[in-house]
Amino acid sequence: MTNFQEKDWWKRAVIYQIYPKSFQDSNGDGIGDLPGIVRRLDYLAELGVDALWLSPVFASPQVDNGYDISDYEAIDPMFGNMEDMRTLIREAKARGIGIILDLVLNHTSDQHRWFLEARRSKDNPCHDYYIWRDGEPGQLPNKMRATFGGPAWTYVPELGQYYFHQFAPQQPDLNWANPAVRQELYAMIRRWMAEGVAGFRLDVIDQIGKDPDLEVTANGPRLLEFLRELNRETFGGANLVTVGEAWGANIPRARVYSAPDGSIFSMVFQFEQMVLDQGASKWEPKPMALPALKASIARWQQGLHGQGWNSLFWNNHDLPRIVSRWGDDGAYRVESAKALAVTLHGLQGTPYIYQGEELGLTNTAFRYDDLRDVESRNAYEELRGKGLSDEKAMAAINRVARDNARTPMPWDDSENAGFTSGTPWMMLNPAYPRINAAAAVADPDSVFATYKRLIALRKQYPIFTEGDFTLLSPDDEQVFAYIRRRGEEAMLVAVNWSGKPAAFETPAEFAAARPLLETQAPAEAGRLRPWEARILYAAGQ
Ligand code: TEU
Ligand code: CA
Repeated sequence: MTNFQEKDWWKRAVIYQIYPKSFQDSNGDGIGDLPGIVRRLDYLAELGVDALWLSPVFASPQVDNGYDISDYEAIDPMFGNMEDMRTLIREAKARGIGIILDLVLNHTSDQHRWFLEARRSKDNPCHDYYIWRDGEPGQLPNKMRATFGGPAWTYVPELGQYYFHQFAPQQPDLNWANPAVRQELYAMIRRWMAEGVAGFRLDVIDQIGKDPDLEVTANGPRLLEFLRELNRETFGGANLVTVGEAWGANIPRARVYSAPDGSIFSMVFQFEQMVLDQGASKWEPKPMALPALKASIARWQQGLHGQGWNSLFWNNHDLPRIVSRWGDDGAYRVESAKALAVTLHGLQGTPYIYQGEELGLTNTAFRYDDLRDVESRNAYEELRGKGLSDEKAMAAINRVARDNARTPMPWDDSENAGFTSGTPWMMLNPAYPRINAAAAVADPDSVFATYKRLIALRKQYPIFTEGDFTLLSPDDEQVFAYIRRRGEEAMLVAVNWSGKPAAFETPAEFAAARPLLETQAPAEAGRLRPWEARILYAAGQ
């Protein structure tokens, strides 16, 4: 049972991310919903997680699956209503689990009342809630591009003006320079706090200080001023967990965002490790070199130790499945999923588990019609426009598409994997008869069992939360090994990141150490089996 009163409880916590549309449908419309989540709380309590981050469940036209919010204070009817949310908060709390809401404060939907008003006339009180520039059709204010393709400016002929949108045209950016916008958002956050949520995840929050005239989005000139004000006016001092998503963070900035004085957020959610295998574009990945990954993780572990707090994750709703990406989703699926889990959960920070990751769920081979994500669909058109065949374009998309993360949760081997009694809004991963929660919970050797054990260890041994970090053999291309230390205690994490046996000598100080977790016991001296992972613990000689 998590004690949400305890100071900095989130440092000892493990957070589970739910993509509500794809978690559990309760009424047969093929779309996951809040009552569905309530139905699965016992599963989550069994796993042992402390809090659930729900991707947005607010009213939305769903152009970007809820990251386009049309009313921050209403639940989208497809997910249920406000009473369902209160039930979820209460039922989760009864199991020691907190609810984290996903706030998208950088932009709204173009169907938000504010934007509908804003585009009526230049002197409407809401006009200045968004970012406008005068212009002629076809003469864009500048050459900024939107993340999902096309220009970042869309023309409104009635006004003779362009509005700015970092994402889809249906996601106009809010004008944070306007104090009225900020006060509206703060008041809304305070009302959610009064509902008893455990905290917030803040979407692309490092973009709110943007200056489109300077062509700057992330880390804009007024960013820190806005972040500190947001904190003071809302969750500052409330002992909630707050997670700032910041693609553009480096270590010095992350220290500011997650400063131990609590002046901005509890922790940062940054992506340096997750773009190491990205080539010229997201759709052209290059092989990931293990030494580069280790170096990056080591820098962040050491750079934030005592000076900030990091999120630990391999997956979220924007990333392909880790076992298909860096593990082996064929013969070593189970072993590699465990190996990746051990590597991550041994680190300092707050671990995140994305729904299905605890089952070792894999990527899916989509056809174009199976894709649901606006980003994937636009990318397909772009790749075809560059002359790629359907087959080549789909191969590029399937490797990294966000849709991989968004297939419905496989609960069991019944029809539609127990996700829905109706027609699922998006195709299931066809592996569900083999990879599903019921099978994993029943199997003491499952990926699920390893995650459960890792969560329990973090609760039992403060060294997971507090220990410092030393990387071993940085140049080794197969083994990822490190030591954590806390006073007299030491912990060794050793993982073979390959499908071949690897040489590995246990450091002498761990000769008499106790294994906390072994994915392929009994251990052999001097080597690790393919994808084998171990954690050893020594309490001081
Ligand atoms: O993502 C931030 C973001 O920058 C991503 O759009 C990223 O560039 C993309 O996923 C790469 O493929 C957040 C949310 O996590 C994402 O789901 C939203 O689409 C986006 O913001 C807009 O709200
Ligand atoms: Ca439903």
